[in-house]
Amino acid sequence: MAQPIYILNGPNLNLLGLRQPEIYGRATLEDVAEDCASLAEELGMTIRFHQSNHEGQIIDWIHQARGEGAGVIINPGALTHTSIAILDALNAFDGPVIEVHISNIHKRESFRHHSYVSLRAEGVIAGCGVEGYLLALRRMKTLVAK
Ligand code: DHK
Repeated sequence: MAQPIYILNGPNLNLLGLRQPEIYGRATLEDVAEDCASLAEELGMTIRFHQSNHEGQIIDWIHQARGEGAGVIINPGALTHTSIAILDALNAFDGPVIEVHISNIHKRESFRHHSYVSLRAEGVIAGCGVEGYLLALRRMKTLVAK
């Protein structure tokens, strides 16, 4: 069985579909998880899809991905802009990392323009809505095949 791709979601993403739909859309995180699972199956990949509002939990999942995971797709929510600890955890992971943002963070408030995770990510997808997760999964397929 191929090593799984970890798809990690940070704070407030459990409210996807409910909070600020004009920014984040109407799809729920459950919809995103289902779409990712279908595409992963089509691509012959397996995924571990998680969300937490707690920084430490996200770090623990990144540690779990060490040794077990082939790659990490991460939308750290607001922790993108603040968490050196998540950057450090990703730096301790050897496989490819793709950063996803549902909204275009560069079109929003200036405090969202900087991402610590971008210092580590092979690729960044922003402003493509929840489709960004599927684009990331397709890109991950290419990266893990290398
Ligand atoms: C999600 C969040 O919760 C924000 O804090 C980020 C990101 C942007 C997104 O677009 O997916 O700034």
